[in-house]
Amino acid sequence: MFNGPFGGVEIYKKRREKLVSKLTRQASDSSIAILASKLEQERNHDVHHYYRQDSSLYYLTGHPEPETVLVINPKSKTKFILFVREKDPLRELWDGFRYGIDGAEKYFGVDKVYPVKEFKAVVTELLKGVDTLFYHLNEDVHFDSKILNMLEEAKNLSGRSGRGLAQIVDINPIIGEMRLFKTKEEIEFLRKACDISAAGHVAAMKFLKPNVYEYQVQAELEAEFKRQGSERLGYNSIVASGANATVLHYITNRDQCKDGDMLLIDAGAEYNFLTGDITRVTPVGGGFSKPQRRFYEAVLKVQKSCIKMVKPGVRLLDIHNHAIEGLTHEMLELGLLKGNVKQLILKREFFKYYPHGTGHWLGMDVHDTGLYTIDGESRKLEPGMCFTVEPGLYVPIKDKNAPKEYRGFGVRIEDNVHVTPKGCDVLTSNAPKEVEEVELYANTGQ
Ligand SMILES: [Mn+2]
Repeated sequence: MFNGPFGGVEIYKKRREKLVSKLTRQASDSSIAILASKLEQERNHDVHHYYRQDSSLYYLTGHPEPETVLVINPKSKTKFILFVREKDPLRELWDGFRYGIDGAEKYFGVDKVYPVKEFKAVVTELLKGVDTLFYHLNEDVHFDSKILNMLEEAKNLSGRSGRGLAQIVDINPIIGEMRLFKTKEEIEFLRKACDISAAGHVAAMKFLKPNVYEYQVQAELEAEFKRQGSERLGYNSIVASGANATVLHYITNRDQCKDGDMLLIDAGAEYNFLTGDITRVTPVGGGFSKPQRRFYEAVLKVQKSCIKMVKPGVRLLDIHNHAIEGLTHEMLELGLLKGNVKQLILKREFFKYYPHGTGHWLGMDVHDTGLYTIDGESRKLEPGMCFTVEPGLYVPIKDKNAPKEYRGFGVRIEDNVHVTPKGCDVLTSNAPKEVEEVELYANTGQ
């Protein structure tokens, strides 16, 4: 179990080398990059919270522990330096295994490992004469001020030169762009995360029956995630029955599922730090009522039509606009709005029932890194990008203008897609969304 990074050290080595080539392209002079995880485990009195490594640090090292810092010195022979916690038998007795210095040297393929307590001394020395520091400010104020002090000290150590402090260039967008384009290996991990996520949704559909509590459905869903090999959730599960589904970030999951209501679940499992993000809606008690079915199919139609658009060259904004147009049309059909589609879009009337975006990048973080616009323009899709397609319709329960039969309805249908050279691959197609399929699971529990 404690034998180095998941998937093998080569994956991480390749990523580090790729980052170095990006950094040297961006700063021709002397530069250093610093990436730190949280320096202390967050503690709430005596409760020790589960630690998840910072996504970008994990991406580049595979090292899972807190208080880890990666320093990249592109022009040196010791290009990759890792600072880690030392082994400590007493702390390990309480808190668990640590790789320590030897373990980090043995398994993580870097050029040099130091105890994290030597970070300041070692890196201040390295910062002498450096013109550019690649670092993301504002992750941790204490660490930020440490870095700023080190820059000042390094400058003073270099003697009078008349030069200012090294410039700080945000490293996040640079790594963000790398993470946006998934390699074959990453796609396989993400596919597995999506398969597990779909299995959890199916388990929840089967379990759902009138009068169970939302958190009980959540237990089934998340138990299936773990049974299938997911260590943790990609984000807090939304399990929202009835009008709770109109609350976009409902996570209390405390109500009882009533016969004849619908249940919206937005949940995803993580697999090797990549996460699925699926939303499905299931009728409580087996079948959709007539208005429910009509409403659900309106969203489904738009969602499928959005997925059909996905291919290189199309912009995320085009897909969003397509969703808005389709949903506005459906709002007219359902009697939620009156008028004509063009005018309603122009006046943003649709926003009343469709107040969110149609998708976001997906990867190590559920809302993954990567730029959405380039030079102010929505960027074009390229092979290797992964994102969500998730149109929805939400009718507030107290909306007197809406037809009575739809009040309190919230339907969102969300899949995850991988852009391929010719179109896209739907990674979450194992999660049923056709009315007949969903009803079959919900009816028979099988
Ligand atoms: Mn999403």
